[in-house]
Amino acid sequence: MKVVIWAVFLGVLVSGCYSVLDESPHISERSLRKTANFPIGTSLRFLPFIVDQRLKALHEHHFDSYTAGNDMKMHRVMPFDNEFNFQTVDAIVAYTQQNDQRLFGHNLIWHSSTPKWVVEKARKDPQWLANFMREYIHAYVGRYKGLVHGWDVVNEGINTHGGGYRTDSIWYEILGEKYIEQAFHYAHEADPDAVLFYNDFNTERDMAKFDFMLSMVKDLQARGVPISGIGFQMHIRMDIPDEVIAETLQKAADTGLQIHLSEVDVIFNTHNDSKGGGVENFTVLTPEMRAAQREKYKNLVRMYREIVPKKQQYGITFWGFNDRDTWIKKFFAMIDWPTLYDEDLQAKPALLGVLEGLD
Ligand code: 9MR
Repeated sequence: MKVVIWAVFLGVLVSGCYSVLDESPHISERSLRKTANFPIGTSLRFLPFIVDQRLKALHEHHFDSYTAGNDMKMHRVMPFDNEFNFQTVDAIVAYTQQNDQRLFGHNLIWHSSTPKWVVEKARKDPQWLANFMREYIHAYVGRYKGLVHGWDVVNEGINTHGGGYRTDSIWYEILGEKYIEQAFHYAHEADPDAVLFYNDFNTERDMAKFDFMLSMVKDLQARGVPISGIGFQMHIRMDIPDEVIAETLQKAADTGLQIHLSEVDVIFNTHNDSKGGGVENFTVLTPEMRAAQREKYKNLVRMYREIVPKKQQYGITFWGFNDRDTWIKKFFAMIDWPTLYDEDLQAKPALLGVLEGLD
């Protein structure tokens, strides 16, 4: 019964005849999607997004690619032992189809969104995990064949700092490094046309991590593993040097693979990559900081366009597009202003920076 009610609720929302929050705002800023000649995306939480008319209007104005911030992760699509729950993903597919937006699948295998029941079962029965991974990817990618354009097949499989495979992952612990290539094979078997990414963070600035990723990716390519792209999450900070970003982008582009800036935001304060960790150096956003952030965004977009050959530009996806909903504040428990729109959903100079970078 609960399932039926939820399905009807989502159906009504997606059909567009349900309006709960604000009316559509007038949007005077130029559209990102119309200015760019590659897809421009953002991550969203389907609820409350789908009932927020202001967010929807801004989204439809600026973006032609949709990434689920959480809704497509394993702990959301299979919260309980072997029971898929595809309701939200089905609704997202319907929404993106109606709005002619590319749907990007984030993600298939990620240590951090692996449900507890999977971890517990895997420790008892290692062989079960190998079968589960194959069946999970086949069923999930197969269901959305032709509907989900590309996938982050493996997310954050490398240690947080420096090189080496991430060891605090049940997938690595039980299956060893082979799980990475197996995941790509299974995804390709289920949808041969889907664009398949390895996605990670800090690879634009941690050279040891970048080098490890690059040799891993090159090895996968050399052995015919069906990897089609590299995702740079690109959660950057104002003081990450552009030259370093340019160098890593160049080397990644040299692989010939698709390059996705997959989770872009630009913070001021210094986080340390652990939940609640970091130093809050800035508590007020000054006009000078806003102007500097505009420049940073412009440079990032310019570098992407200049360094990555056109046919390898999978697109730029922002990890949320307003400072009200950004993950940064919750995760690091500190104030920051990482995105293109402010807390009141007003455009920041950062948005102009992206537009300038796209011009
Ligand atoms: O923004 C996401 C946050 O709402 C979730 O609580 C968290 C855990 O699922 O994941 C965040 O998104 C992460 C993404 O999936 C992978 N790269 C890092 C992102 C920020 O933590």
